[in-house]
Formats: sequence, C-alpha cells, structure tokens
Amino acid sequence: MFYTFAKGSIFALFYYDSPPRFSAVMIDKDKKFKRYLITSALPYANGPLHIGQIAGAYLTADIYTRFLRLQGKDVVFVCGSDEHGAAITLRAKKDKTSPQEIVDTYHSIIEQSFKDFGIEFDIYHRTSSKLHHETAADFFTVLHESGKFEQKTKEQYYDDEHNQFLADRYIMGTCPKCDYDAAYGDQCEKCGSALSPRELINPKSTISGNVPVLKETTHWYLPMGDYEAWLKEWILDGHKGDWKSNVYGQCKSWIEGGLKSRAMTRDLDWGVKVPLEEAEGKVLYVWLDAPIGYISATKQWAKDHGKNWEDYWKSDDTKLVHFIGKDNIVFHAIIFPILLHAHGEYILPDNVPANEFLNIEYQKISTSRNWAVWLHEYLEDLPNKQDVLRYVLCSIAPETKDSEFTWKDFQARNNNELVAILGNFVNRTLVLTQKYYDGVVPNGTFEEWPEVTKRIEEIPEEIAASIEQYRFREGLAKGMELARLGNQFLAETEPWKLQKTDPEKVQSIMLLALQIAANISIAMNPFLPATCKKLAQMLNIELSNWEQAGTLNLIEAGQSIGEVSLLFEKLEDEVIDVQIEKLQKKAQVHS
Ligand code: B3M
Ligand code: ZN
Repeated sequence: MFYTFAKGSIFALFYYDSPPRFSAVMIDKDKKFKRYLITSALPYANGPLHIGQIAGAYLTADIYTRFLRLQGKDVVFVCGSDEHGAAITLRAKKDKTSPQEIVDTYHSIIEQSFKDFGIEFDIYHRTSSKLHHETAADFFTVLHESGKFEQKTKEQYYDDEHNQFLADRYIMGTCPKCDYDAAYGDQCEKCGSALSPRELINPKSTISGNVPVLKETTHWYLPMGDYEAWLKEWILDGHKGDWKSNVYGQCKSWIEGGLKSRAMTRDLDWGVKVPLEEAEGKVLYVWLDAPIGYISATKQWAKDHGKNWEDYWKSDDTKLVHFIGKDNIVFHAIIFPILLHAHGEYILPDNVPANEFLNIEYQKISTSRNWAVWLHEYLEDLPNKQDVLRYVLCSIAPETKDSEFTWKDFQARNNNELVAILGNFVNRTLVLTQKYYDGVVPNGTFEEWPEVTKRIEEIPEEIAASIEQYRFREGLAKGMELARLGNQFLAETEPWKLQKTDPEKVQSIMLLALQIAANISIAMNPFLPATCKKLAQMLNIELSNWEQAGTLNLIEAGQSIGEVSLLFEKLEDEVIDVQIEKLQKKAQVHS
C-alpha cells in the first residue's frame, strides 16, 4: 500500500491544529482514566418510552459508549427502570391496579424497546430488585450513622380524604417562579425550578383534587446548604468551561440562589423502606433511591461478569459520566454528588452532559395529552429503520437548546442525506466494483489525491474530538463529510468515463473509494451501528477498532466484496402522512 498513516500521535496532531477549545488540558485529564462508567437516567416504569427521552439521555450515551468500546476501553454502560416514587403509584391509581403491576408491565416494554432500538446497555436493572433495596438502605444507613442528616418534624400538606401526606407529584399548584399552573410539589416542569410543596400557589391534592390541610410529620433532611462552599469549588471553579453551558448555568443559579435542606424520606408505602425502627411507614425519597440505582446496577453487572463493582465507583481513575435530560440536572449535578461526597467513599461524576428537550411538530411532548412518538410504535411501524431514527435524533439532538422533530424533516433527512449521500456513495462504489472487477478489490495508489487522503485521515480524529466533548451533532456531521467526500471524489474523477481509456487509474479511484467506504464503517459505527455492520459485511471486512479509522488500508486488493444491497430506502409521502395523522388523531382522542 502506498500510503499508510502513523497512528498514536493523532491526538497531539489534531489538538495542535485545532481551535483553542480543544485544549491540551482535556487530553491530560482523560489520560488518567483507566475505565469508564456511563449512566443514562433511569426511566420511570410508568409508561413506554418516547423519542424525546431517547434524544435526551439514551442515544448520546449509547454513541459515547460505543465509541469507547471501539477503542477497546474498559467501559460499563448502566441503566434500569426507576420503579419508585409518585410517578409509579399515581399511575397505578389511575389504572386501578397495583404499583407492582405497573412496573412489571412497563419494565419489560421499556427494556425491549431499548434492545430493539440498539441502545446497548451492559445491564438494564430495576430499582425494585432486592439488591437495589439493600444498596439504597445501606447507603442511607451510612449517611445516617455519620450524622449527615437532620431529623425534623414539620407541618406538611395532607389529604384528609385519602389519609395521605402529599409530597412531590402528589401535589400540584402554580409555580411561584414562572406562574405555570400545573407545577408539581417537587419541580416545575415548565421552568425547571425545584420546588417544595409549601412554595406552590393554590396547592391541590392530585389524588382528590381537594385543597390540602397541614399536619405534622418527621423526616430526615439533607442540609444542602452545608455543601455550598464545596459545590462552588467543585462545580463552579472545577468544571467551568468543561461542563456544558446549560448544565453549568443551572448549577450556578442553584448554588448562588442558596441551597435549602431537602427531605430524603417520604410518608409512602411504595419504595425502599427507611432502615430505622422509628421510621415505620416511611420510604426513601425517590431521588435519593433512584441514582443509587446506578450503583446497584453496576453491582449486579459486576456479579454477573466476575468484576469488582468498586473499581467503577470508588477508584479515582474511573470516569463517571451521567447522561440525562435537563429536568434531571439538579439531581445529578448537585444532590447526588452531595450524597456521594457526604458518604465519602465514592467518586464524583466527571461530567453530566444534559440535553434540553425535543418538541414534536412544534409542540412540547406531553405524555398526558399523548403528544408523543412512542419508540415501540416507531419500531413496529417502520421496521428495520432504527438507524434512520438514530440519525435524525442525533442530527437534531437538543444539545444546547430545545429542538424540533417533525415527520417531514425526518423524511427529508432520510431521503436527502441517508439515501442521497451515504447510501448513494456506498452503492455506487460497490456496484462499480462488481461491474468492473467482478467484486474483487483492485490494486492502486493514491498519490494523485492528497487532499482526499488527508481528509480521510483527519475526519475520524475530528469525530473523536466531537464525541469526547459531547458534541454529537457535530460528530455525526463529520461522519457524513466522509460520505460527501466520497461522492465528490467520484463525481470529480468520473471513473465511468475513464474506464475505457485509463482502466489503471480507475483501479486506483475505486480502491480509494472503497477505503472511504471502509472508513465510514468504523467512523460512523457509534452513530449508525446496524448500518455500519451491514456495510462491513458488504465490504467483506471485519468490523475494525477505532484506531484503524483514518487509515487507507482497511480493505485489501485481491479480496472479494460481499453481496451488495441498499443501505437506505427512500421514504414516500404516504408513509410519512400516516405517521402525522396517527400523531394528531391519538392526541385528539386524549385531549
Ligand atoms: N426517573 C426521572 C425521569 O425519568 C427519573 C430519572 C431518575 S435517574 C436516577 O425523568
Ligand atoms: Zn416554573
């Protein structure tokens, strides 16, 4: 092979040539990590998944993890169902069934649709498991015994009709910060503010609709204010410029707004029981128990795979990254870190890359109005099109602000990008290889096209840098640049015209086009895994590791390519119209 590229120095080269935001600090920082623990928010098992959740906390985490795995890194990607809290019990009440019934039903639906969609967790656990209950209770005990909680008796809202205290989603009212009239007792979903029930204007019980009364109850509080100085140092100084600005900004306003004590227990009968004799009838606050779900999931995975879970949670050379949606920022960036820090044995997240929200057809997703595209329905209606949805959701991922999903845009991105650019390039290359050489890869040299070979070498490094900085849209666009480069290369060299007059040059052209296609199969693998697997099969090459991306000898002269078929198909208007109608019809029924 004429051209080979020395690897190993890729980061140095790339960072050196790039704008200052790719700082040397980042490389050094990342070098100290020996292993990675990646988490995605645990979805409540109270309904199926919609594409807004996927775009928020799962797709990007999956891309990130696949990228690490391709580099041969030691990585574990954990998730599971969040099976406690009012989200579950209220749903059970609404459906006139038991919480257990609800979580069993939705846990399986959710787990299956993640699998079918290609979100590849190492474990998908559940917080109703015995291991989780033990882990969460032990965590509470450690904090309790080391005096990290304050026990306080206070008046709380109570529903007289149902004989129940009303915390979190059991109470609704008007948000004191933004006037939204359906804010929950723990959070306003409109402005993202964390609230306590007593702050709500015109509070109402969500079970009876009645105006609640006040009644005394005892709980264990986390004095968050005590950690303000520590949080300032850790986040505001320590993660400035490194955490995404939406995350950093929210943390800053939280910390600077003053942190109040927060109850870590609840008067409920569904959840992890508070492990104290005097706490009969009380369970752990779901936002204490749920993030500990990441720990219990890791424990279960380690048990199943002969690993030591503590390596992943208690060792400074592990990089912990929480992928979440913006409504979960305070819990992952402030409350859970305080708990981990207070416990004392755990590492803290290195990053909390939160996405903003995805709207559908210019309206906020609403599960109660059924304004959503449900993942399991998508997978049924549009089978074998997981990667199309991955592509679209990554292209429009709400990384820095809310973004819009529309079915027309989905169609356009499929037809004009996946079909016309990526699919077209691969198909032209493979069909010509069959036609000219009976599918046997020709020999050739590339010195005539230094700009093309240079880009092939550079693009994977650029994709890597984008992913490492949680800029997934940018990384995907770079991947598409490889396909555009390939199309442009074929358009300019016109092998179909040269075949009669200069077949030797055509061999070189086709070999280089095949190397581009092979590079796509690695470089786009984290984004479009099924497509890249199929592409590798068509090229008849082993799916390689990331280190090989950017090299020009991925496919060898003399080898045969495999069977050729189309990577993507055009989506006709009819198919899209059905989806638009379905969305509208179902929403009308529910409103
Ligand atoms: N279940 C909230 C949500 O689904 C919650 C996340 C828990 S992550 C530890 O948005
Ligand atoms: Zn609000």
